[in-house]
Amino acid sequence: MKLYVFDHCPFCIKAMMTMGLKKLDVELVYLQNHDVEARIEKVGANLVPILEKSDGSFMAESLDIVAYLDNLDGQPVLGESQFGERISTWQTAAGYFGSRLLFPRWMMISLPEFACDEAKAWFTKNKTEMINRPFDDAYAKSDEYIAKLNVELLKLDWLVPPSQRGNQLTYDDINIFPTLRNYTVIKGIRYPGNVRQYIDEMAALTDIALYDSVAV
Ligand SMILES: N[C@@H](CCC(=O)N[C@@H](CS)C(=O)NCC(=O)O)C(=O)O
Repeated sequence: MKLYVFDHCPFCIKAMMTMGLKKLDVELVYLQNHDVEARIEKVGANLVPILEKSDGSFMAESLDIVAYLDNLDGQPVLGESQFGERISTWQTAAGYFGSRLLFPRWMMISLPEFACDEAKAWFTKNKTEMINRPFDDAYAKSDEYIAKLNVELLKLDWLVPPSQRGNQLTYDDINIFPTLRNYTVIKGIRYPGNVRQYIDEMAALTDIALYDSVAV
């Protein structure tokens, strides 16, 4: 099987977490960000992740891929979501600052989906329109956005590190960890103790690399 992804895509990380957790033999293929045709020809839509199954058929939608991979061996391990609404409300509030902090930074570090200039230009054009300001401007406002994001992170005091619940993961973990993992690329973020522990334990359990070492 192959999984077509972008490294910075939180939806892709959901599928990659399941691969890592279940130690599945799936080849990761990083598509170039501007190569829309490579997505459309597989699933008829411009989005990743895309799973190419062993029979050559394609599957889209991150949570469908997560469920498919988790059930492959007939022994699914992921528990049901309990805090779906709480997580999506938090993500909406944090996302305003998160996107303005993350988008310029994806252009400042080395990522496989931005290996060529065309891919970087495509991302810069689309996301600049999305946040309605040039990346340089957004980056220059980092201190202000980081202060706001730090306040949002304090609201995650309910988040329990997996080691305190027998390392049993749920769809809540699949939904929130990718966002927190991406924030590790932002230098100056202050994680409350439980959140940092949560991120580190989740990364180890799912074999997902964090961005701390390249944070800007
Ligand atoms: N509902 C989809 C959403 C996936 C999605 O929005 N992926 C984004 C990347 S984060 C994408 O491929 N966007 C197309 C583009 O960047 O050109 C899922 O859960 O898999």
